[in-house]
Amino acid sequence: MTADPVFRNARLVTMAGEGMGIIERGAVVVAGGRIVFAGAENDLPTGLAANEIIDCEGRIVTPGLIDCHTHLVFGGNRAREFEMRLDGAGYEEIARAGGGILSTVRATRAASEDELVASALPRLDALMSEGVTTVEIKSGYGLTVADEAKTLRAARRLGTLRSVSVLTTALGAHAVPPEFAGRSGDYIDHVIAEQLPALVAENLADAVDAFSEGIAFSPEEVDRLFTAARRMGLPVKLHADQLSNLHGAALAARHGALSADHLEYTDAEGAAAMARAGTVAVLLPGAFYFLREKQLPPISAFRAAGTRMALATDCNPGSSPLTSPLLTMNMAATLFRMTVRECLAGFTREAARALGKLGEVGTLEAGKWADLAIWSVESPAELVYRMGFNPLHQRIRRGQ
Ligand code: DI6
Ligand code: FE
Repeated sequence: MTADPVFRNARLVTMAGEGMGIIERGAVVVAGGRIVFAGAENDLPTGLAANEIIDCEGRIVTPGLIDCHTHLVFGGNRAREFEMRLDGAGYEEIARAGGGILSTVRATRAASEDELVASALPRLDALMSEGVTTVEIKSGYGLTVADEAKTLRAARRLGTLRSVSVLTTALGAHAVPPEFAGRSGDYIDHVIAEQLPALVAENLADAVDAFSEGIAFSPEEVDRLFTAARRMGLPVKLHADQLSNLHGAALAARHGALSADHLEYTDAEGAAAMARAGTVAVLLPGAFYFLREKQLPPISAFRAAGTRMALATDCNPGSSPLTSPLLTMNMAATLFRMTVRECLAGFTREAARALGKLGEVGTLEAGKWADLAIWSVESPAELVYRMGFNPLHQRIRRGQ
């Protein structure tokens, strides 16, 4: 372990409070991997002689980015399906014909844990190269006890192979597997009775997720799953209202979910229910873009209700083969008209909140992990404005 650093001459974008918390000539002091001071250089505590001083040369320093919704671990890819969609096939049509998620299920089941790790690493590296220090990774392409466990073991291993914090989510209720075709209710029973207990026993799941949709699970099935998950002490989150309004946002809120995600078809009542429950709206402009959706998520209803908004890549092979948080922010601004402040909060403070980790990461404040991204830009807006350009200067995790 090298000496605890002090970052000086930085333009801090602390994201503390409600805005961006900008401190023009700022410094961050680290001890034991945690922030012990983040503020104006003039207020630096004295007696820091033993620390290594790092001159940021006026660069922007933000919290390390947090990608709070990914399906990073999967077998194969869906480039062929992409071509089929270019020839006119629809996403739901392909799914109903046994392609879509189920084709990735076949490839994921055929892959070994080592192969899953090897294929996910370049995607993880791409996220990290743009400043990501925390990533959530879902299962959901295995759909058997063994294959869901294999996926989440691969996800946990990624967090030991790279300097990044990995949070895992059990998404067994992502699609009805072929063994249960036409029996989605029986499959939910299986997830509750077999999958989740096995994953919990191996400490493989930090949360439980489900896909509530016509091509996936009904609100009643999700309700049953969430009731069971919460009894096991697991927080829940939901893929809700992505392709139609099944009132998933309100359902998630009723269960005190950490987040409800996608939300294109959510109505004002759903937005208000989420705000009251403290359920974060995780918006996924990559999937909106890639599926050429027309229905915009109700951003103004979220603003009016005070619903917290996070952003994520949703990195997955079918609806969002995206590994760039910077491009995701640009899409959120361009497609959803989210402000620079909302975009940055979406990948920092609000993403931390969506993972239940706001006490640990997501802002530059004393007591939190020293996870930072140092950018060669002059203003926060530049991080949202450019497309396909990566100005990351340095990524720091836990002070290193
Ligand atoms: N919604 C999505 O957009 C992804 N999963 C989900 O529930 C898509 C997953 C896939 O097409 O492989
Ligand atoms: Fe997703």
